Formats: sequence, structure tokens, C-alpha cells
Amino acid sequence: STTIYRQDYQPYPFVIERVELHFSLEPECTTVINTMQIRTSHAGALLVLNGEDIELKTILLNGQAVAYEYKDNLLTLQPEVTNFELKIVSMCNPKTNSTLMGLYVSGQSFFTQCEAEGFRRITFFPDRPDVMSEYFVTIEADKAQYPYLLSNGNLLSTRELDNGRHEAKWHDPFLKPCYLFALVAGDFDIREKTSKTRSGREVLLQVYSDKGNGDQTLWALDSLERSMFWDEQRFGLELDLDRFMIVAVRDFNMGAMENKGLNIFNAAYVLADPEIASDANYMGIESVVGHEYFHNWTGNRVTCQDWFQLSLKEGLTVFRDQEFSADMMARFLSEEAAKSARAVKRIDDVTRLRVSQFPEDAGPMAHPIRPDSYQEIGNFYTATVYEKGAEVIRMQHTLLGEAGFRAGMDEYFRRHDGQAVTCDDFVNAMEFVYQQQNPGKDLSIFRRWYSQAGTPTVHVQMDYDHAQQTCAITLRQHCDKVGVEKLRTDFEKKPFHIPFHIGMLTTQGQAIPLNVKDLSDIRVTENGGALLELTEIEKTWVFSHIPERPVLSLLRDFSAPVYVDYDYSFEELATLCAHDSNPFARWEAAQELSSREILRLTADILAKRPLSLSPIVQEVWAHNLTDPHLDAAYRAWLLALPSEKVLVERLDSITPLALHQARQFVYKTLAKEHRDLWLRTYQGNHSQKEYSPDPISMGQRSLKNMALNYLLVIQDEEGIALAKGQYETAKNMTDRMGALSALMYYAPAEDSEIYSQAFYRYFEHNPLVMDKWFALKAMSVKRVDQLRELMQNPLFTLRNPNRARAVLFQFCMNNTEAFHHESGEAYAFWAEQVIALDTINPEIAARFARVMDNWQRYAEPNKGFMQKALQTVAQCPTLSKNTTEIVGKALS
Ligand code: BAL
Ligand code: ZN
Repeated sequence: STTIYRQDYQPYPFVIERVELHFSLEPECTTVINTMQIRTSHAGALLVLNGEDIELKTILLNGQAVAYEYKDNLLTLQPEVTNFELKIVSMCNPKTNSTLMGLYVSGQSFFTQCEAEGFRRITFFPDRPDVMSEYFVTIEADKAQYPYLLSNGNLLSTRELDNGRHEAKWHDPFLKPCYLFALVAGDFDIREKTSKTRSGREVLLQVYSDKGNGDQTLWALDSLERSMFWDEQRFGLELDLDRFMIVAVRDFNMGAMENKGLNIFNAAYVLADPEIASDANYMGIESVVGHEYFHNWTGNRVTCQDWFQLSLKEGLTVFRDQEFSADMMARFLSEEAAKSARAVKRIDDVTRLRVSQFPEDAGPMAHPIRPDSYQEIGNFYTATVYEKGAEVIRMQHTLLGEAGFRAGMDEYFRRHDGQAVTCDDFVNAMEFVYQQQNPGKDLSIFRRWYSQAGTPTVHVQMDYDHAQQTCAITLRQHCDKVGVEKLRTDFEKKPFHIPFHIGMLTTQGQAIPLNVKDLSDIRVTENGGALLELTEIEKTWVFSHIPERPVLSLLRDFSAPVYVDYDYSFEELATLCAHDSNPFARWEAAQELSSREILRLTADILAKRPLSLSPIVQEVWAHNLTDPHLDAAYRAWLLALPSEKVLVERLDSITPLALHQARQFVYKTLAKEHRDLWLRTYQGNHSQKEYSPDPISMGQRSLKNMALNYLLVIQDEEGIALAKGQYETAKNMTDRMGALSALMYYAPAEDSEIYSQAFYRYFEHNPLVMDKWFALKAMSVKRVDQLRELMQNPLFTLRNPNRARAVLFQFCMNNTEAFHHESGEAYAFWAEQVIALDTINPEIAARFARVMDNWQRYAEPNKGFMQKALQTVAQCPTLSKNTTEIVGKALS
């Protein structure tokens, strides 16, 4: 495969001012007429257009036949004029398009997906984000089958045609790259409302869904309006179109897509009512609706120069959707409750980063948030570009403060509205403000977050001087070369600019206010904490007036995406768990405490030593179960054990089954020791009140379901009865799934089968709920043959990405015992399924292939079996470019 390099970027030598597209829609044979107004100042330049899986019919330059070459998915012409019209007619087959890129059929309707490189499957075009044009789109189709014909921007006109056909004309007044093009045709339920923008303009907000689903779109529509108001309030950014549409589709590769004015959404991120959607679904919908809406400014109005800059729009937009969700969680709450709700959101986001991005940054696909090379851009919609990208934006927010960051955003739009730009352009705008705030300083070291991969470790050393009452804090950073960095001998890893938020406590848990009068590179924060800026390999800060040897509260709010290495005693961690005024750091202390125990127990299991759990961990859990000051949502996070995915990153040689066993041992011990407290916690938080997705009642459901799981993991009789009762009387999906999953994991087989079947029969006709059922099954089977049996279910198909994710991804990622079975059978199964999926949908197959990324870090015999499975895939002669890149990097 060919590798594309960031440094090879060249501007496109032509301007495509205007694009007129005419679609004549037929499922098996759609005709596209593409008329482009083109100009150039480079007479004689080669005009190169992309095209893939489409049939070229005619091509006319200013109405005349013209010489061209078409090979390797490139159409090349050499126009002799500098200003011309190019008209290209081509055909495609949406019905057989199982890649879900370009124009395809899902159910009875037509949809498109163009990002990153799908537009070339629709028509011949320079398929790159820096070519921006004004689009006029005409769609023509059978009226009875496709009463709604949608595209970007504003509807200009509709009319009836002969033979029962009709047409609609759309115009998007904003210049856009082709990856933001969209078309939808079909029959839908519509939910809509008119709203007013801040400047008083009336706008039409609409949500389209399959016929019969219209009553499940209220939450999405309301989320859309909330997003609109939030972006006005927090960033001064207003909706720029007269109408904004969201369309739900069943078959979709991603979560959703921000096409200008016509967002297309995976139905999983649109449809909700209390019966079918869990609290997590409600939150997911709000955040994805927000994310796509916020792209209208960060992505669409200002877009990317090339795909290496993807994080310019994705990292920034994830940061924005995280802030939106946090603000939505916190509104209507008291100051104290709001602080806790924000912490819960932050913990959730950091957990996602640790589960998905930290492993990526330590494996063969490691890349900086702005990669320097790729083979297939579809493989770079990664946790690094998105989640770590958001952390890099968040650090700029931390360094500049809320007002400074807002000023930087204003400056960014002032400079670049309507342009395709780079990550550097963004940092330049922020740096402009930073330098006004901090004369003599700049963000040059900070920019290394864009060019270096890997998760740095910050080693912390504390030296307390009793006589002087001073405390010296030394931070030393380290980051190994990772991924492709290792192959580059000329590449030298340099220190990062790390904002490091700390606090100090007495051993009794009182905050010690940090006195920072004489210190540079430091800022006081709330509750006597301080923000240190580490820009070198090592630096020491000396704090005065520290009356006793302090307990350190480190990396508060997760102020940088790093690991912290500090030699805490268990007593210190227990103090932080009980008293740290920073709720994030307090949670982190509980995680650290239980992580250390689980890792120690893993070693005990491998050495066949007897197992026992430290009494300090038991006391901390008892305290967190009973501390009256904690709200339910936060308490649930404090009582949660770190996931195996986070823990494996701390093992040099991964022994998945021993780790799983150790974690289960801690889980069961805490369940047994505090059985009565779990029961009381369950009873105190279970209620039958009417469903509402507000942070208080969501927190209660989450805590109650956690308590239920603790009871069921020890097969407590009363717990099992409570789970059955909860299932039978459930009025919302969170309660129903909470009970069902506890029963399916831990109840005796006959019980779990009864409830599993009841659920199946009740929800058989709802595909989104069936995805939940398939996922639960996949996560609870004991061996591969049971999974194969599940795949014989008539509702199973590899063609629907949601279903493939529910079954294959969940099995490989969240069923340790069966996936890592000592026989290695599940790895061979994985290879077989990657190959099968690859012939249908390379984007999804490549993502699935990444399950094996970190095989080299596993212990034998797993490692050898994994390698063999990877080789099986690599040897498949027809493998897509997408999957080739993933397995190639894994094996290199
Ligand atoms: N742009 C791809 C989908 C998303 O990140 O919104
Ligand atoms: Zn996005």
C-alpha cells in the first residue's frame, strides 16, 4: 500500500467555484450529472479528479468532447483554457454498496456518507477538504417511494414530473468541501419545531426517522435546540442556515455526520423513549447531537486543509461537546451538586480516554493527534485524534482560562472563517491571546502535543523540610518513542508543556493553602491548589509555610493526558479518598488504591499464592458507601473498580485471565464484606417514580444498579430476587437492562435464560434494543461455539454495523474469559470474522481488526496464538487497503 505524507501537501491548482449535481435516483442504477465551473491561474496544469466504483458515461469541457485518462481511480485531463465548465455523467449502484460510503440504500431509502473519501464514489471530483465550492443540487426520484428529497442548505423549489416522479432543488449558500455533501431520499416521520436564534432569526429544526419512529425523536430535537442556544451563549456562535435537519439511519459506519444543514445520524444516536433507551443512550444522544451541531462552526465554517489536520475539527468539537454535556448536567443544580455533576462528566470522559486512547498510544497504531502519514485515512478516526485531541484543546483552555480561550476562539474565526486551515493556525490564534496574558512566553513547546505521540509519565518527588516548613515538589517527565517514531532514527523526543494541577492536604485531610507569592510558572487555583507548568524534563517548585509533611493531591481534574508516578502509601491514598476537595482527584485515589490491589493479586494468582484483600481498601469502600455528603452519581463512580482495559496498560506482560480473576476476587470480597451496605444502598436508591433523564435520578439508577451487581456477583439470594423484581416491574430501559445484565452475568443459568428470552420476545421488533440483547449475549457466552450459535439467530447480520459491533466487538473486547480462552480458539474465530467483514465493509473490518493491536504485550501462549491469527488475516489475498494497514502495522 502507498503511504501518504503530511509534508507532501500541495495546494490544488484549480478552483471549483460552483458545482451543480443532478441525481436521477434508482436503487440499482443512479445517474449523476455533475456540472462544475472551474478556473485556474496555472494554464496547462493537470486536472486530476478522484472516482471509485462509478461508471463514467460522458465528459464534456465547455460542451465539447475532451481527451482524458482514467486509471487507478484517477481521472486526468489537461484543459487548455483557464476558465471552463466541465460536465461529467456517471452511474453508480447504491443497492449493492455495502461499504456504506458514498451513496447507498438502507431499508427503502437513499443515504450518503462522504467523509472522508466517499464523495468519489458518487461523482468524479477532487475529493480533498481544501477544495471548497458552492453547491446546487437537483434530486429526481419516484414520488410514492421517496416523498422526501433532501440535500444541504435551503430548499429552492419542488415540482412534479412525468411517470410518478418528482424533483427537489437545493442550494447551499456556504462554500464547502465535498466531504460535507449529503443527500437523503425516502419516506419518513418528521418531528419539527421553529426556534429563534439570538439575533431573532427564525429557524426550522427537523428530525427525520423511519416511519413509525417519530414518537422517539423528542429528546433528539430538544437536544438540538439546546445545542443551538448553548453555542450562542458560550461561544457567541449562531446557526447560519434557515433550516437544520437530522436524519436517522439504521446502517451507518459512524455515530453521526455533520453534513452542512443535513446531519445524518446512526439511529442509535437519535431514537429514544424511556422504554427503549437507557440513561447512557439519552446522554449519548445529547452529546452526539451537540457534537454534530457544533461542527457547523468548528469543521464546516472553518474546515481542514488536509486530513492530517483532522483533529483541528474533531479534537476541538469533542472538547465543545464535553463542555456542553457538563453544562447541561450542571444546570438547575446547587453549586455543590453542580461541581459533583461536572466531576462525574470529567471522570466519564477520562475513563473513555484511558480505555481507548492510552492503549492506542502504546501500540502499533500510535500517532500524534496530527499524524504525519497514513495509508488509509479511514483508519485515523481514532481515539487519539478525537479524545486526546480534545485533551490538547482542554489544556489550552486550562492555560488561557475561560475568558482567554473564548478570546482565542473569536480570533480563530476572525482570521479563518470560510477557510480550510491547519492545527497550527488554531494554536496561532490561541497563542496570540496567551502572549497578551503572559508577555515573553509562547506556545512553541506546547505545540509538541501535535507532533509527538505517546502518553508521557510524570514522576513526582516530594522533599519536605520540617525545620524550614518548606515542601519541594519535583516533576520529571518521560515519554518513550512509540509507533512509527521508533522507526525514525532522526526523531528525538522532546519535553512536553504539561499543565499540572496539584493540591496539598494534612494527614487529617485538611486543605493546605499553597503560598505561591515567590514562585514563577505557577497559578493559584480553587481550594488552595496550584497549577504548575512543566515545560522542561525536570523542574522543582518549593512551597513555603507548609506546617506538616503533606499528602499530595496530584493531576487534579486530569489537567494533562499523562500517567502520574508517585510512591503513595495506602494511608495517603485513603486520606485522599476520604477528604480530597477535588472530586476528580478523590475518585482517582480510590482507583489507584484498588488498581494496586488488583495488580498485586494478579501476581499472587500467577504465583499460586493465597489471596487476601487489604483491610484499607475495605474500609475505604465502606466509607464511600456511607459518607452522607456524596450524591448518588459520584458515589457510584467512587465504588466502581477500574476496568480490565485500564489495568492491562499497567502490566508489562499481559495475563488476561489472571487479571480478570484478580479483579473478580476484589469485586466479590467487597461484595461479601459489605453485603448489608450494598443492600441498603440498593433500597435507598430504587424508586418507581416516573422516568426522567436528569442527573439526580440517573445517578440513583446508576448507584442502584451497581449495588445490584455487587449483590449478584456473590449470588446473594435476596439480590437475585431484587433483580427479578426490578426486571418485572421496570418502567424504563435503565432499570430493565440493569436487572437483566446482572442476571445474565451472575444468576444461575436457568434464571438468566428465562429473563433473556423474555426480553427477546418483548423487543424482537426493535433493532436498537436487539443490539443491546445481542451485546449482552456476546459478553456472557462461555466459549466460541456459543457465539457461533448466536450468529445463527435470524436477526444477526454482518451487514449492519451496529449488529456487528454488538456481537463481534463486544465479544472480543468485553468477554475476557471466552475471548482469551487458553485454547486460542477465539483468536482464530476473530481472524475468520475480520476476513468475512472485510469483503462487506472495510471501514468496520479495519476497526474490528484493531482488537489485536497490542498482541505483542501478551504473555504466552496468548501471544503466539494472536500472532498466528494476525498472520492468517495478513495472508488473505483480497484484503482491503484499510485492513491491510492495520494488520501490517500490528505485525511490523
Ligand atoms: N466527522 C465524522 C463524524 C464526527 O466526528 O462528527
Ligand atoms: Zn466530529
